[in-house]
Amino acid sequence: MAPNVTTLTLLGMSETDSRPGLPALEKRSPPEPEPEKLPPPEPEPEELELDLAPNYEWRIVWRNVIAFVYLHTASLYGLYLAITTAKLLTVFWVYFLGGLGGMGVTAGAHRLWAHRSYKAKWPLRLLLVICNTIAFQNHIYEWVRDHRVHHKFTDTDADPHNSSRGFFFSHIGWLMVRKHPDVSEKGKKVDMSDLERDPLVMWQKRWYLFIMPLFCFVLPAWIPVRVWGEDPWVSWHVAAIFRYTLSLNCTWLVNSAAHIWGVKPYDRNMSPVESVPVAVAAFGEGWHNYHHVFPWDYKAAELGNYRLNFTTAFIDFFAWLGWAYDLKTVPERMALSRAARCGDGSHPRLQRRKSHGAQPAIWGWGDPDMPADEVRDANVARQAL
Ligand code: ST9
Ligand code: ZN
Ligand code: ZN
Repeated sequence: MAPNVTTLTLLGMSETDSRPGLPALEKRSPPEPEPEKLPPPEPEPEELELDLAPNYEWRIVWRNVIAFVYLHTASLYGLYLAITTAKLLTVFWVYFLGGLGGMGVTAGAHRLWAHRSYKAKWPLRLLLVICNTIAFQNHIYEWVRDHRVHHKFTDTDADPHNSSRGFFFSHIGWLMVRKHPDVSEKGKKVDMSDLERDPLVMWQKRWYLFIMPLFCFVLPAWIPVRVWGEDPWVSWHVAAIFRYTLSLNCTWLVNSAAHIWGVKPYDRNMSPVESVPVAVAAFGEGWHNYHHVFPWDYKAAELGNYRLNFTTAFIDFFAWLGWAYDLKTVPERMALSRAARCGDGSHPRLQRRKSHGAQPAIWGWGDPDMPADEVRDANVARQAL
């Protein structure tokens, strides 16, 4: 990708140069100075490269544009067939596969591999690799690399779906153009060694071009035809294309809507927001302000229930089974303290305190409400030995 970088080369004084205090050469009047009295030759001109306008040119990837146009038009037709023609079992199949693929992204690529918010034994990792392949959102390694860069460099040019470039770009547009050079430049500094050590992730990466079409399109369309006699045309448009396109859009809403519209209870200085509609659409991934502040929390939210966080219920179920372990969560006090210091005031607990006239204040050293990081980081001079 060739960035459209304006480069200025500033040369040293030229023959027509006329800096104050120096005679302009063409205006020199005779007599010609003695050759030996000529001013010493100019030093080697120094080249200064000034990066004045680091804007980059969009290079459209037409293959992706055509694919997305097909997916969206064919999936509208698929929705029509789902309502008018498809068998009820096929509709259930869409829900079931959508849920499986969703878990492969949320519980798998996102909370397990990208954020390491919990650990999983190999049977769960294998299940999540298969579910993730059903979802076809690139292989786990690429997904995680982009997502870690997104968290480290949110809303800069290094963020693959930089939401400061608008809804369309952060939703789908970023997949239709070549990436900004900063994405790979900064992305190279992100550690991926943990994924490289996971044989299941590397196996999926290696065979992705074969297993992805099988798990995302062929089997989802073929099973309804083979098992309950669905019409192949209906099955393709409903179970493969409509299901896939819907799940893509639900996922993309996390990058677009959940970076644009909503409240910021935990940090008002960043773009991610808390979004109930996105939490519903993306199995609990809409609590995005919280998630960007505490990306290592396996719940990806402060919620104490599963109502709008199906992924947490899924992980807890496998923890109960013994396949998921080391589940990391943020203590309530830490979340509240962060909300009190950096939030926009919309945190329900803080609002309740305000309405009772009590600000989140502390009386001094030793107050149990004192934030843990203040206790840890405070300077304590001349400590007793
Ligand atoms: C899709 C992904 O939809 C969606 C991700 C959404 C994430 C949301 C997260 C929110 C939380 C979770 C919510 C889940 C909700 C689930 C609900 C479910 C119901 N670092 O990429 P290339 C380097 S995918 C370091 O080709 P181009 C690297 O060397 C949809 N380096 O860039 C790389 O080479 P290699 C289906 C990086 O050429 C090289 O650059 N898939 C990084 O600019 C070239 O990389 C598609 O549509 C980095 N981050 O092309 C395919 N990135 O890989 C779309 C790159 O060999 N992709 N490098 O190491 C493409 O066609 C292309 O990537 C492109 C850019 C055209 C977009
Ligand atoms: Zn985000
Ligand atoms: Zn994340």
